[in-house]
Amino acid sequence: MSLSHQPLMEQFGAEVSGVDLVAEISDDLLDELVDALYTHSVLLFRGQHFKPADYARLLHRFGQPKVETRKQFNIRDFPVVSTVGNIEAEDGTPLAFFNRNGEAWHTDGTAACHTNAATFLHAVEVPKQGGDTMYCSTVYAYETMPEELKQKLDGARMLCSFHAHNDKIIARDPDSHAALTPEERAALPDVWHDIVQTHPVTGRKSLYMNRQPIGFDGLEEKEGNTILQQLYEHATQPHLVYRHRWTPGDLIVWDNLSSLHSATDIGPYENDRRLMYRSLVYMTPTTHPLVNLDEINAIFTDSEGKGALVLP
Ligand SMILES: O=C(O)CCC(=O)C(=O)O
Ligand SMILES: [Fe+2]
Repeated sequence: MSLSHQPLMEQFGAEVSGVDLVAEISDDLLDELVDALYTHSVLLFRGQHFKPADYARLLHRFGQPKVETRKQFNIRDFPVVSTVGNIEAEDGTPLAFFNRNGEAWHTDGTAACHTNAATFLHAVEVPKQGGDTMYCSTVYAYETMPEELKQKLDGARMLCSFHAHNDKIIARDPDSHAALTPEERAALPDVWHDIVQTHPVTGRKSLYMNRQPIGFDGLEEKEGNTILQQLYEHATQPHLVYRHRWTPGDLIVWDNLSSLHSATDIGPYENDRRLMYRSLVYMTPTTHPLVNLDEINAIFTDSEGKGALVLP
């Protein structure tokens, strides 16, 4: 079988049609999907109406899913499926992780001890306006970078901290989610990553960037931060961006080693409902050793091993 797809952008992205990912998928189809993901970096599928069980099954086909650290938003019985959005229970308890300041270009998982992560984002409820997600290619960004900058970044590393990012979100919006316990914090140590990565499958070079590295190796701190800022601007020029307007049933899967993404302004839908299922899956091979993910996942799974969130 050969997948049918249409490009989303000239540089990257494909809309794949004619597949049902809610049903069990064959090994051949999985191989084609993984190949398409690495070729195009961002894949869009429409008309996939997942229950959490179907979603979890699909994730496990691709690799090892991560149990999200904001664990009150991990769905009961399927803790590898987390929620993003703004829906609330009747008493006002948030039923999805809502990052009110989530508008910044980023790569998911840079603060974890693994690379080669794919994110799965699925629209369950979509507001009448807004809630779009934007994407661009970090392979294209690398390829179109000045040669001397490529040389400067050769071997340069950044020290990424999950807490630098997460603590800031909590400080800005203390009700957004619970602060991590000391044990949970310790499970997420800071980690060094090369700023230029060579994809373990495609062999293509790309930019792997973090918004607030807490250190650099091979670059002075000021220079490193200035270069990263320039690279974000270079990668996210408006004509290089795909902006997705969601419809319920859409699934977008993206390769974090070769793309950046950003949420958009929440203003247009503050009084409306948005609910997405969101998961991160570590695929093999990886350019960084896959260590102790089982242990990390156990720490972020509730005491019964079941996930916390019950959706109405
Ligand atoms: O909510 C969105 O549009 C994107 C959120 C995001 O960054 C993610 O799911 O990783
Ligand atoms: Fe993200």
